[in-house]
Amino acid sequence: MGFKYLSDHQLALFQQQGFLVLRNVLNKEEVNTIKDEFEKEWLASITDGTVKQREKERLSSLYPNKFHVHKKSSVINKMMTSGRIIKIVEDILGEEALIVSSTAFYKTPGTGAMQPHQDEYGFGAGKSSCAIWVGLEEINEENGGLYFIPESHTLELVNVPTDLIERDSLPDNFKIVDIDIAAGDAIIIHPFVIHGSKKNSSLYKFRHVLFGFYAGASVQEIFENNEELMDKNGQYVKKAKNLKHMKKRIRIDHQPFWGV
Ligand SMILES: O=C(O)CCC(=O)C(=O)O
Repeated sequence: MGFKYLSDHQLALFQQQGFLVLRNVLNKEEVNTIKDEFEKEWLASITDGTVKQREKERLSSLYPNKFHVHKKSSVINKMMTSGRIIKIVEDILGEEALIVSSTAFYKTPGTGAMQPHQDEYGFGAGKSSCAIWVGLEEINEENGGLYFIPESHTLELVNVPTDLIERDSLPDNFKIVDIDIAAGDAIIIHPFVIHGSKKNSSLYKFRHVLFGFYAGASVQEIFENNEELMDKNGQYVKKAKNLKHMKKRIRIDHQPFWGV
């Protein structure tokens, strides 16, 4: 795979803590280009009537997350399949990467928390997968942030309590770490690390984020979106559905909460 974007130290840090913060991955122009695409996607869904305002969540209901943006916007697709983003992901996976999913997060003022979770629960692609989360403006606890439990990727899938961050103590001395982000910074997320975001409690600040989930080309089975993974040339790739994962999820849902 030739030139590496990540140093051995960064790769080791990722393996140790289960996530890796990378500063200035995208420049201002690239950040603005993605935000413009988010805006176009949003305008399209207002125009075609798919977005409907709800009485209870008057602002956040106008800005639902947009899934699979790499299929809708050729600009975002290019950003996710060429250049630094894919290079970083392939350094982590150690092989060619396929896009499984992408999300445009708008997270308006007042939008609620994303509960602590392990991405593996949703995607079921195993350890040869990872997410990249790209901040498109200044992001901190006030507008929702992103937090991690370092080293929690050493756990298998667990039933993560939804009130985890309100607890006084965590099992085995795990701790919660909030990450502050500037526009263009990115975070690589291990599929088993526990993470989540808080309520956007600011009055006026959105929290725009581009999230991409990737699996290594050698992955045989995947639970989520198994028929429409996408390679770097925009070709769809089909994988077997990871049906064992469904059973595993049911088992985990019935297990006691992690650490209780
Ligand atoms: O940005 C967020 O609110 C959380 C994103 C995330 O963890 C996910 O989509 O899995």
